[in-house]
Amino acid sequence: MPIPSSELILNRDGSIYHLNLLPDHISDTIITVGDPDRVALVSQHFDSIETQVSKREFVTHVGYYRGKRLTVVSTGIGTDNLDIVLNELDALVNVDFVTREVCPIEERINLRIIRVGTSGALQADIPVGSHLVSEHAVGLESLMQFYPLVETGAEIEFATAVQKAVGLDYRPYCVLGSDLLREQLGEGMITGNTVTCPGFYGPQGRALRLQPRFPDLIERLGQVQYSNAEGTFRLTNFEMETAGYYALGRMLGHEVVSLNAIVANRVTGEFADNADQVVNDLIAKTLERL
Ligand code: R1P
Ligand code: URA
Repeated sequence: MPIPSSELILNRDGSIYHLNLLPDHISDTIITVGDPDRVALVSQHFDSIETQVSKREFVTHVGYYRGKRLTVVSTGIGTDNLDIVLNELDALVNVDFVTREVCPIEERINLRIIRVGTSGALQADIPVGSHLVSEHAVGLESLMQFYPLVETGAEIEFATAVQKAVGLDYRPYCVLGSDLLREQLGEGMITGNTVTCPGFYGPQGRALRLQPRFPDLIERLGQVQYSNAEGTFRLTNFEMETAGYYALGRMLGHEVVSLNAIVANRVTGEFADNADQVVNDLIAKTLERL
């Protein structure tokens, strides 16, 4: 069945609606960043850039780094944006834009998607300036209310422990990321379990003029200890996309990993005075290892 034009929306030049990209544009390995200005910080390391496209917050550069074809795309902030980016990247490789048919299973392409983003630690012993690779992601936002994500028993238990510790009215979702990219790219980094929030202030326990509903959110999350046969897991850091990546990656069949530059520590109250350098170091480390 062809996908109707109201669902797979193509621009006049045949490119996909938000990302403005054509199927030939992207490579199988994709680095994703939140900040559109960070795209050039990645592609400045490329030997050559073949494509530069932008629309709204979605900036894409495609080029070669040490002979490997790489794409870097900005997502903007939040899992609502990720819904757009991951569905459209997947469509670019797994849907025929002429017939509007989904490719047969044997022709499907599994992308490698690497998030390089900033994050705030929620444990005192995770220093600002460190790099952290996300093992599990716990989503406090609502994206997975709209998809049939299948979680394992252990993931449901971990998410339930988070729900109880915070006193949330709903159960968050939890996804264990894929081992492959974590092992390839995360060597020497802190391995952590990331809380993905639907906001930067109240949903991460920050108070400027508004008092959040859970003023002690950091303490409550910091105390969660979930144990199963694989080990004991604690929550380590806050950001705003990782759970969406891991959940959509699992459902679409792509390898995904989230690499975090820790720029804030919410327990000690520090913000890295060299935050840009911490991000640039993570970019360089990621490219070296791809
Ligand atoms: C908030 O400042 C933003 O920073 C983090 C959060 O996930 C959120 O997107 O990631 P990026 O630095 O990749 O944007
Ligand atoms: N990004 C977040 O979402 N939270 C932080 O504390 C830092 C970066």
